[in-house]
Amino acid sequence: MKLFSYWRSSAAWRVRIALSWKGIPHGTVPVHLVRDGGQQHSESYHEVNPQDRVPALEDEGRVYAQSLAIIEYLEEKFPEPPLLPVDFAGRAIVRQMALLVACEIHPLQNLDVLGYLRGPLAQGDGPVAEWVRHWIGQGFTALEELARRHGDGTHYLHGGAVSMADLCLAPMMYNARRYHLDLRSFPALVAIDSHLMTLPAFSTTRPEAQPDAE
Ligand SMILES: N[C@@H](CCC(=O)N[C@@H](CS)C(=O)NCC(=O)O)C(=O)O
Repeated sequence: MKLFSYWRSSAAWRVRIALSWKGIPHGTVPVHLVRDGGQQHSESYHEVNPQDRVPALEDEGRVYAQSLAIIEYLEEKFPEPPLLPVDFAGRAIVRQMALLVACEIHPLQNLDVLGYLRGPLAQGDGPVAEWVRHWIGQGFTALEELARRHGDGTHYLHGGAVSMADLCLAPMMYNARRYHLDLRSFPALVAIDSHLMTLPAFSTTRPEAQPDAE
């Protein structure tokens, strides 16, 4: 199994956590998203993922992209330890929280999107950072409330165990700090993140611990 990853990619980090959580042996192929005009746009990587994005996972001759699809694939192939609750209602809530981060917050801060703000829309670093903070803040406001409804507000987003939703939270907290979002309005998310980062599957896969980290 081979993961195409970039150290600072939050979507790739989600998959790194899943692989580590389940103890799945794999190799990592770094794809530098900035160097050489972005190696994700190279011909060889385009063959891997026609969307020119990381992560991608190669397994038994097939390639999968989209972090949540990859995580669900791993969950089905390697059910233990689980990343989804046993009950279907719980699974729906976990997916709701994971999708909130992956589909509502994350796409608005993708390199491509920020590049469009900087280039064609001629926005400087200040407004671009404010844009990122705004959309993370809006998503986190809902997630904070959901964390209180569906978890203990201190250890996990949902119930009493690590789930796919937590795999989305930790990398987004990293991005929030990178863009200096004031996190005081999100005490449950801060507490859950600090707990998650005590778990080896989260801490050993963090961006700075990656071999391609700069
Ligand atoms: N929805 C996708 C998002 C993938 C994605 O946007 N990856 C970013 C890095 S976090 C990327 O490869 N960006 C390259 C670019 O924008 O050119 C997923 O969950 O895998």
